[in-house]
Amino acid sequence: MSPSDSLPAFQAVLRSSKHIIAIAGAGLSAASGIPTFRGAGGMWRKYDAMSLATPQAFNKNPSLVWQFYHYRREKVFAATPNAAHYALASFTLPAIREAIAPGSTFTLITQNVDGLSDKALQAVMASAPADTELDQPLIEMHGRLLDVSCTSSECGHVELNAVSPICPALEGTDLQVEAGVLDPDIPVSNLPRCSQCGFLARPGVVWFGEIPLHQPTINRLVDDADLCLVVGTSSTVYPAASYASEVVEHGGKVAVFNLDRSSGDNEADFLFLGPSEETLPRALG
Ligand code: BJW
Ligand code: ZN
Repeated sequence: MSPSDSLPAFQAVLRSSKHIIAIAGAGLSAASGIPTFRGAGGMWRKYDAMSLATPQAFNKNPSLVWQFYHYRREKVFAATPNAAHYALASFTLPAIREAIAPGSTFTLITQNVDGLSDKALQAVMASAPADTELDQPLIEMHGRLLDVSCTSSECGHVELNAVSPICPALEGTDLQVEAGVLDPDIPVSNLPRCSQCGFLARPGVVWFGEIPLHQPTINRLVDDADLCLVVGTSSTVYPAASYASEVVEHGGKVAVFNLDRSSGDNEADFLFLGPSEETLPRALG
């Protein structure tokens, strides 16, 4: 059966759901000016993922990889959350959820590394009553662009580094990356270094071939979920791509919010086509 686009039917399911999760992807942040990976204008259309987003690529040429991530960091500094980030952030507040999905839990599991869901969450928390407590509102399973992580296995220090540019040698190289020109020869000694031990640092994101963060917690949330919202993801990258099917397998419902048709739509109960910055505020409002 093809998925329903009935908002009242979706809201009836929402009202009776007790353990709700959302799995989000790059489409959530598209309206904030952060490029997606695969569609029109997607980053993996212009840059080769395997040459930039794997540990092997970093080991082979940290200069190229750091320029790409410096470019991505600069985009994040210029971005602010959009209406879809705020709709999800508001839905983490128990007082808001009580009116829409009484007695439920909610966790947003995002594949995005831009930190915009956290920014939206901080903003809604700032205007919530002082005694508001959230239980596991957000999981950033692919890490964060503004985190840096030490490559020394003896150190492994991870910290937020929101300095722009992250080091003098990368200053202005974001414009070169935009033009499709990357310099493979920035000396390693001039690239970002660990603040604790001085070793080469790397972007704090999860690359292909690495294990995404918080797997045990995510697995528990997926096992318990009776409703899964799938927002702005092509559902092509595992393990995130399998979460909705796992929820269906144990009898839960799935609602997809995407600009276009995407992988796994046909097994969804609901499909809301359109920009998530428009469809989500309506659905969760
Ligand atoms: C809108 C919109 C709007 C636009 N409103 N919608 C073969 C089979 C199965 C698995 C594998 C396999 N070969 C290799 C693997 C494993 C691999 C994988 O899945 N590869 C696939 C390509 C096949 N996965 C991994 O390696 C992962 N690790 C792993 O599996 O470890 C093993 C393990 C796991 C668990 C337990 C034990 C062991 C790691 C994956 C890391 C992914 N990293 C990246 C880069 C992060 C850093 C960075 O940003 O540079 O993560 S890749 C990139 O893809 C990024 C994203 O988070 C991820 C997902 O992309 P997303 O978000 O779906 O974006 P798009 O562009 O694809 O889609 C955007 C969507 O938005 C589209 O549908 C649009 O229509 C829509 N849209 N505007 C609503 N306004
Ligand atoms: Zn270190």
